[in-house]
Amino acid sequence: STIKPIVIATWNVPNATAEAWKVLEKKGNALDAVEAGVKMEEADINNQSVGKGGRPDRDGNVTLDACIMDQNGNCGAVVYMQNVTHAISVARKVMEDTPHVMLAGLGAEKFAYDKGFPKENLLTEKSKAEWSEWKKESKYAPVINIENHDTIGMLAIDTNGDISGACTTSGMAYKMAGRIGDSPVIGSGLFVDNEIGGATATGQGEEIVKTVGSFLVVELMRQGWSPQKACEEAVNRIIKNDPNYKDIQVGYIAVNKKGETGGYCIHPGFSYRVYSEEGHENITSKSYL
Ligand code: SD4
Repeated sequence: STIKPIVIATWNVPNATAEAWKVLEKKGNALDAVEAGVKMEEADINNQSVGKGGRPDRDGNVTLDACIMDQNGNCGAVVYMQNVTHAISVARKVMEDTPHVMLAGLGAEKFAYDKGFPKENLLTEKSKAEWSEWKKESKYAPVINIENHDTIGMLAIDTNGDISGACTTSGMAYKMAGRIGDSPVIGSGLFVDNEIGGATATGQGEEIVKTVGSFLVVELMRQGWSPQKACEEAVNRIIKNDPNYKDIQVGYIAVNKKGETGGYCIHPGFSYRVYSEEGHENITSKSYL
């Protein structure tokens, strides 16, 4: 069968998908592509859901969650890590340079400094000002705004036909200190099986973790479901479990080994970006509601 190199990412992130495509175009591997791609969003202070510029937790600390998975089923993750912008690259180092899969908090941060990552202040004036405003009422409805979030999950197939994925976020705005979402949890925020395909998620992390969403999408594709149908079923599981599903947003995207893609979410407003030899576009996701 013919190999179709492709990049797919949650949300309309043209800089990120273009950066990943540059790697694939030069016959680079999918792992390098997804890392380079999502780093664009981590560095972009205007994306207030990822990396530097991310919205803080209730205490005013920006804490990052990220994971990465390669074509051999290796994975690495950091959770609740502060003061280092490129959580995805630290996650990759965990995967490649340690016997572990996941490092948390101060341990992850110390490991990052040991590996030469710079210490940076991730809280921008803008995010700080919004947090100060929020604190006046401290009204905490533990829900993800339907449109105002853009965790980046990215999947790529390279010219060898190998698949890798990455997912990185500052998590839910004003979350409790210590809270970890789906994004750094392999199987929930991201899963890749090089024989089948990959999936990644955005939205209310708790719901994604409860249903092990990205693993579910990949396992459904293994059973022959299209990426589209698999994403729909993963959203349906959440809806079945949660009577309050109208208050939350979750979105999945997926790609299979053939380079077919799909995406689905609860509320309208989610989109995903696809880049291939056929061009690049932002696709409005179908939604349950
Ligand atoms: C989380 N899934 O921490 C993430 C949030 C998210 O855009 O997707 N934000 O639950």
